[in-house]
Parts: sequence; structure tokens; C-alpha cells
Amino acid sequence: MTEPTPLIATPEHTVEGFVREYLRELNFAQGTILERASVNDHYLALARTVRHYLMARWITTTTEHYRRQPKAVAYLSAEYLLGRQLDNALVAADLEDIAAEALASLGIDLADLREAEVEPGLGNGGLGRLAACFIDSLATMSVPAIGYGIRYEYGIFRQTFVDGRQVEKPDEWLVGGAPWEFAHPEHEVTVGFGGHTERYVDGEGDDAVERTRWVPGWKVLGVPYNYMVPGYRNGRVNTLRLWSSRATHAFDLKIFNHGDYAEAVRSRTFAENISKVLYPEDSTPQGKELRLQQQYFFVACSLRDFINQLLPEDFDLHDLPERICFQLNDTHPVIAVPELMRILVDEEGFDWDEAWEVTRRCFAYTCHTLLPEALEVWPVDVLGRLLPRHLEIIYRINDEFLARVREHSGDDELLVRRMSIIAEHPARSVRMAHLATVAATKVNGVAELHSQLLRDKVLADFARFWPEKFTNVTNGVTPRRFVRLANPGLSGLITEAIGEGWVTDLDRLRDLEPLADDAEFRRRFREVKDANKHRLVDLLARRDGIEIDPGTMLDVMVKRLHEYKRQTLKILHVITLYDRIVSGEVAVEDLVPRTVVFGAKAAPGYVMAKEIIALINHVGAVVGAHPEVSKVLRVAFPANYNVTVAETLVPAADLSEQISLAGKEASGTGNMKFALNGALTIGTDDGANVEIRQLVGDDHFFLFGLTEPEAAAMQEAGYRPSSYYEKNRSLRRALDLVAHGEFSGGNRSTFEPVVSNLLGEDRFMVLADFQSYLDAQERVEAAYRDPDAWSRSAVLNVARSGFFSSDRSMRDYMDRIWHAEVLPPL
Ligand code: 26W
Repeated sequence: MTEPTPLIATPEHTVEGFVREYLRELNFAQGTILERASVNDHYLALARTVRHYLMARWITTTTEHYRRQPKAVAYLSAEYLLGRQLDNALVAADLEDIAAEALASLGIDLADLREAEVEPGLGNGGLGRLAACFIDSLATMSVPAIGYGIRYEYGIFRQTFVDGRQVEKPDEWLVGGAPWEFAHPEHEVTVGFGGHTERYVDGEGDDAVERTRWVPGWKVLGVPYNYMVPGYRNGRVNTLRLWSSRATHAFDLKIFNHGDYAEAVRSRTFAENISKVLYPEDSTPQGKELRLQQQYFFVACSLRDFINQLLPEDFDLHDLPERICFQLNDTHPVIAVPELMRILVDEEGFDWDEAWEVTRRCFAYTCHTLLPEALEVWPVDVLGRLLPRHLEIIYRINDEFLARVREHSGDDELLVRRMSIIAEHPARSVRMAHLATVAATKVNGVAELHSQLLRDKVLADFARFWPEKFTNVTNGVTPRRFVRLANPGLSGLITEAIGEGWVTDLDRLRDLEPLADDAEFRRRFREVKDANKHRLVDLLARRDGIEIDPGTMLDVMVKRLHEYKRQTLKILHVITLYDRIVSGEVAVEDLVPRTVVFGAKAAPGYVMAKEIIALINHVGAVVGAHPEVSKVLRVAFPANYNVTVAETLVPAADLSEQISLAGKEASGTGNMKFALNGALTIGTDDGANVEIRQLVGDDHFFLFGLTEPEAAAMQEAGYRPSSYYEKNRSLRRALDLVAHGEFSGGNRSTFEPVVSNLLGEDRFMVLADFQSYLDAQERVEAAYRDPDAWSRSAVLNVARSGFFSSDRSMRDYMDRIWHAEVLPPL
């Protein structure tokens, strides 16, 4: 290939250069002038200006990928919870100061323009945010990687509260204009659905072979939208390619020919619906057919795109495993496995075994859950109707796999039934986790404990069959967004102490350890925390009209609302504190003043989760209205918790609540963000909490609750939650208050479902862990009374959490799974 034509010069890296570029954008792209521009005009001009500074790096990086054809990574994920782009791009391009000064010289405040950006919320929670952290790290580490996903027109819903109850609003994130995306309709890809399969004979005489062809019943187009993924000051910019569905050009020729033009145009929305909306279920699949359409749609587009656009024309697909690893982010993209088989066998003429050998080596699978109800299954009638050829391929994969299982197990039919990709009950369906496990070169969990439980429980049969297949990669978070950008105060303090290398080499935080014993450093650390709390006060006042006192302990629980995460345990603690004050058991003077902050979206169809949200809001209202209690206890529940809110909330927190029932939270990543920002954790021995505690040390972590084996044994023996209610006075009083209508204006039926669920099944053992949690909270209080000891622990949390950088996660994936190359520095 010839050298690429050089790009027109990158704008000058000076205030003057920035101003010039900015005004050009305002004039020529926005079509306005300084005096008349709206905030949105300014924001769009700014975004495009910053983009220009990254363009040369982007083109250089992608050109080099194409020229060198290195072993690369394609991350397949139905979700990317990106958060705002502007701040991240400014930091990556080292433009923060220049931009702020340039704008100031025009009388504009950069902070106001930051606020104008609506974050792309194309994910539900942990899994989507993890994907966003990973692509950031890959870019920063110069790994040739591409993220593939879906450009949902509506991301995760906007949460509002009406009378304390969750009401969902559409997330119209694209309406103001989308300055970070590049549409490429000329690279559209056609995807088939439905129809039937046909056998035919290919070739003649001795060469004749029987082949299958899929004749789809209908087709849609996928249009790629590219996003820059800038590395942190390393001259590299990777690509995130999100697919948007469109009707094909011939889509409705028949209707057009019938003369019903308007009806024909209208019917195009059918195809366009595929990428319309992100499904808001986090962990309980609804089995909606459109969701399977989304999954196949983006995966088919991505494989086609990789093969046609990113490989040279003469590439021999037998060598595909030397060129790419497709990482399956949970089972959502696993339909890529039969799709690649179909391409190789039906379109490329591979024989089955050859195709399987290539396919098997191209995929790796990450599991993100332990809850059985979160494991995706698709009824074969749904899958067969939508993707008839893929179902045939899945059956054959299963037949060959089960033949091997029979061979190795001496026809253990019980084992065969357990391991089968096809479940027979309650309805015949495809177990996507089994398909992923059978196909993948490697299967990983997302924290040590989680990977262990996958091996010992969820996928135990498979782990015995293929022990080498199973590995762990503990999750991580990007220090760029969640420390450098979210916590400028702490970042400055760290850099002053140990230099700036930590931003891309987080293990260097270790060098802070001695400073935990330095009283002056601790004082400055507290100053930063204090300033961060004031930033949060401002945000909540502005955004939610919520007033909080920055002089109190900030006790924070933010994550999706799910029973296994146990927001109810937290609210029962709040109720207990309330009860003790109201009943005169404790004097307000004897309590450490706290503000308990919740942030949580419930899946719109998850009734119990929505009841728990209402309970939290109602308790918050009663607590806040009580003249005595509110002196030392407040509950703040800002609606619509998202990445943007996290960026202000996490740096302000004193106490991080990670209180899931042991054995249920695969990893957690919020837990890492809090520790890195100097909050202390109160938590169970679950997910990555285990590793956080091991690293920061028992003295700097408030552990409570059952361990996973204890919880499992107790369930085995027959768990009776009501026995805790009977034995434990505090618990009884707290539950009685709820049951008797203390938080529902005397109405006893309002929260009856929550109470009876806890007293009846209590699947996640809230009552069993209640006393242990109260005891741990007492230890928190005692520790918080000594600011010097507390901030020493907080500094040690920061210093010892470098392991939780997503850069380290990416290194682990590289070494254990991908074995991709790294591009040389620029
Ligand atoms: C609707 C189907 C469905 C099923 C599962 C949607 C989403 C899921 C995900 C697996 C849920 C999820 O986000 N899991 C979280 O992944 C994080 C990143 O690995 C972990 O830190 C969390 O512990 C895990 O709950």
C-alpha cells in the first residue's frame, strides 16, 4: 500500500490555534456567530474543534492497523455505557487548559459547555460500563482493537420519580446533534432474517458436494457509525463502530409497485426498529424476539465488516485466528459463532471440521453473572423462525459436542442432558452460555471468586471437561475517567507527590503508601475530599433540588436496583437509626451525622425493585421531615443515576456500600471506583470486594456477612428468615415500622409486598446478614470519629488499589486470552 495522503495540518496546539479552529466551526459548521450562538451551538463547535485535534491520530492508527495486519481484538458488546465524551477527549488530547483559556478569551465558560452534553447511555450498568473502560485502556495501551456494538437511538431510559415511584422517560440523546459520530452509509452491510434453507449440489462429478444455502425471508441494512476512542496522550485513537438499522433499498418494492407510496415508506420503520432502543433489563432476560434480532443484527454486521473492510482482499480465512480474537461480552453476541460457521461453510466452501477449527480459535467468552435467571436461553421456535440456518448449525455443533461427551463419560446420559446446548424443559431452547462455552478458546469470569464459582458450580461440568479453557480476569476501571477526570483535586495531589506516571501505570499509586503516615498529606487529602463534597452539594442542588450537608459522612450506595444487591439491607439500617432516635434509645449527639445517598434504576418490568425504590424515597421523606432525626440523618436519592453523576458522586464519598449477598455479585466495578477515590468500603465477601479487601488490608475495610459457602450451606439446610425477625429486636422493630405504615402515611398495604417477601422467602438473605451489618456500621461510626485514622485508611485504599486499573485487566486478557500485538509508540 502507498503512504496515506497526509492530512491537512492538525490545528496548532495553542490558545490562538484553538480559538481560530473554534470560530471556524461556529461559523462554517454551525452557521452562526459568537454573538448569536446558543449553548448547544457552542457545545457542538467545541466538540468538533476537539475532534480535529484527534483526527490525524485516528487516521494514522487505522491506516497502520490496515497496513500491518497485526493480531487484533474485536470486542463484541451489545452495550457501551460511554459517559460524556467531551471531557475525556480534552484530557486525552491534552487540551483542557488550552480549551478553557481559549473559550474564556471569547467570554465562554468551558464548564457550561461540558454541562450541555447528553451522555451516550448505551448500556444498563456494570457490563456496559466495563466495555467502555476496556476500549479506553486498549487505546491507551496501543493495542489494535475495535469495539463493535449497536447505535441505539434511545439509550437507557431517563428515570424520574412521581410520588417517590419510578417513572421512565425516553432517553433522547441524539436530538441536540451527535458531534462525536461519523456515519458511513457507503459501508452499509446487508443482514438477512427468516426464510428457509435449501440443499443443493455444488460442482460436478467427483467434485460435487452437497451444500446448504440460506434464503432469508427479509433483509435489513446496517449502517456503521464510527466513534473515536482516544488513547491517553499516546498518539493513538482506536475505533468504536456502532450499527444502526435501515430498511433495504428494495425493501418494499412490492408495496411501492402497488402504488401505496406512503404505506411503503411507513413500513420501513419495521427494519429501523431493530436499533431503536436499548432493552433496560439488567440480568433478567425477557426473551423478546426483537432482542434476538438486535443481537444477530450487530454481530452479522460486525463479522461482515471485519472480513470485508479490515482484511485485505486476498486474505485466506483459514488464517483468521492469527488475525483476530472476537471477545464475547457475555452471551449477547454469541450468535456470532453459528454466523461465522455459516460464512465459512456455506459461503466460503470450507468443510465443517475446518470451519469449526477456525471458529473455535477465533472466539473467547466472558461470563458476567452467577444468577441462573440471567443466563440467556432462546426457545428454538423463536430462533428457528428468525435464523433457520443458524439453528441447524447449532444443532450440529451440539451433536458433535455431545458425541464427545458421551465418548469421554461412557454414555453418562444425565451428564449429556446437563451439558447439552439444547434444553428440553420447560420449552425446547438454546442455552447461549453453553454454546459460548463449547465454542470459545477461553471462558473467563470477572473476579477470582466469580471465576471459582463458575468452575465449581455454574459451569462445573464444562470445567471438568476442559479445565484449561477456564480462566479469570478480574475487572478494572479506567483511571483516566474515574480518577484523573472525575477527581482533579486528588489527581493533582497524587501527581504532586509521585509524578504523573500513575495515570497510565496505576501500580505506581503504591508510592503513596508512606504518605498515609504524613499528617500534612492527610490534611490535604481531607481538603480535597471536602472540596469534592462541596462539588456534589452544588450538583445535587442544581440538578435535583436536593440539599445535603457537606459536613456529614457521605454513605453511598449507587448501582442498579436488584434484590441480590440488597438496597433493602441499607434502608433497614436507615430505619433502625431512625427508630433509635425517635424512640429515644440514642441521643442525636451520640451519632455521627450521615447523608445516605442512593442512586439506582430499576428494570421497568421488575415490580419488586420498583417497590424498593418507593420504600427508599418514602423513608427518605419521613427521615428528612423529622426535626430530631434530620439533624443527624438524611437520605438523598437523586433520580437518573448515570455515569455523569457518578463522576461527581464517587470522589465525594466517604463510605462505599458493596453489600450484595456473597456469591451473587460477579465482580462489581463501582466498588473499585470508590476505593480508588479514597472511600472506605463496607462490604461482604463477594465479587471483587474479596480482592479489594486483600489488597487494602482488613483494617481498612469493613467486612460483614455470611461467606458464600456459609450462605449456600444455610440455604441447603433450609433458610428461615422469620427466625431472625423473631430473635432480633432491632430487625423486628424496623420491619414492623414498615409494615405498620410508618413510611406510607399509615397505609399498611403499601409496602406489604416488600415485608412479606423478606419474611417469607428472602432469597438474598437480607435478614440473615442484618445484625452483622449493623455491627459493621458501628465500627464505621467509631472509625469515622477519628478523622486522622480514617483518612490514613482512605489514603491506603488509594495507594493499594492500583490493581483495579482496566489497563491491568487488558494486560491479563492479552496474556491469557488474546495474545494480540501492541503497536510501537508514535
Ligand atoms: C437481559 C439479559 C441480561 C443478562 C445479564 C442483561 C445483562 C446481563 C449482565 C450480565 C448484567 C451485568 O451487567 N453484570 C455485571 O457485570 C459487571 C461487569 O463484569 C460486574 O461487575 C457485575 O458484578 C455484574 O453484575
